[in-house]
Amino acid sequence: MSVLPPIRRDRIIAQLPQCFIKEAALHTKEEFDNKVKTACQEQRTGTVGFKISKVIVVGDLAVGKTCLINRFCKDTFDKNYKATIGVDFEMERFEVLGVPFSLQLWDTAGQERFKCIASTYYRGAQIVIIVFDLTDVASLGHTRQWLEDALKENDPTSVQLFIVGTKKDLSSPAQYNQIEQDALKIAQEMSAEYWAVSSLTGENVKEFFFRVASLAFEMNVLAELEKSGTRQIGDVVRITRNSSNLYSVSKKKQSGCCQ
Ligand SMILES: Nc1nc2c(ncn2[C@@H]2O[C@H](COP(=O)(O)OP(=O)(O)OP(=O)(O)O)[C@@H](O)[C@H]2O)c(=O)[nH]1
Ligand SMILES: [Mg+2]
Repeated sequence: MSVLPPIRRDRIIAQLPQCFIKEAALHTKEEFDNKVKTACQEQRTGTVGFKISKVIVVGDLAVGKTCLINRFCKDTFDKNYKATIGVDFEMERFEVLGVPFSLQLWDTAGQERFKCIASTYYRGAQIVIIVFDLTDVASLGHTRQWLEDALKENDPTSVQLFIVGTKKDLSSPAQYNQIEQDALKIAQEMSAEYWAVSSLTGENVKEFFFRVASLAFEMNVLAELEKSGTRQIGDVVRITRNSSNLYSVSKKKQSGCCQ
């Protein structure tokens, strides 16, 4: 008997959700990798269906980490600030291409005095979400330090990184455009995927987490296929050079990478 709760009907992912902006995406493919689709159809996804991927959410105090998680997991929003003390976590179950997949979302404290407790939970993350406030440029600058801290505890080559600007409802279009330029530069520098959301209105929140779940799932299935040796040597070479992987290609080829 499974101890996990059933998967909600609104957590079913049948298509690859698209990135927010092509200039800063983990990849820009329109569909799930063909090998992933075939493996799911043939039920050759190994242990992925039982896997729980760890996600850590980090960033300055009061940038909106807890509100972001609560909007997605509970569809609630609290306008009063209550600092997270240490850490908190939520479990979210999805079904991706017919396969169950779970994310464990770790909400960490941004306040300096709780940072040392929170950082002990960073280890073993497959996904790092660095949050900043779109109305506070300093919080964007601090994302570099958050990245450094998160990567001290994790293998930088296997972590999928996202940088998320919150409180989109509070910035005027002009303000937003200005900070987006800076955020895109930082995201590209970090090889992170950029998103802008509002937990108050819910704008882009579900789309963002569906994208996170899908990319994490895809990575896990590809890793599982590689491990089980079902992939041919030629295929391995093709994957690492895949032109739709923005960050591996952009170093060699500066233009036309997003087509
Ligand atoms: N208008 C608006 N306010 C937001 C949004 N997201 C968060 N807030 C407000 O920002 C404040 C801080 O939000 P939290 O989610 O508690 O911030 P946090 O990053 O978890 O803070 P720590 O736990 O201390 O690290 C609260 O008063 C929220 O109501 C948003 O999208 N729009
Ligand atoms: Mg919090």
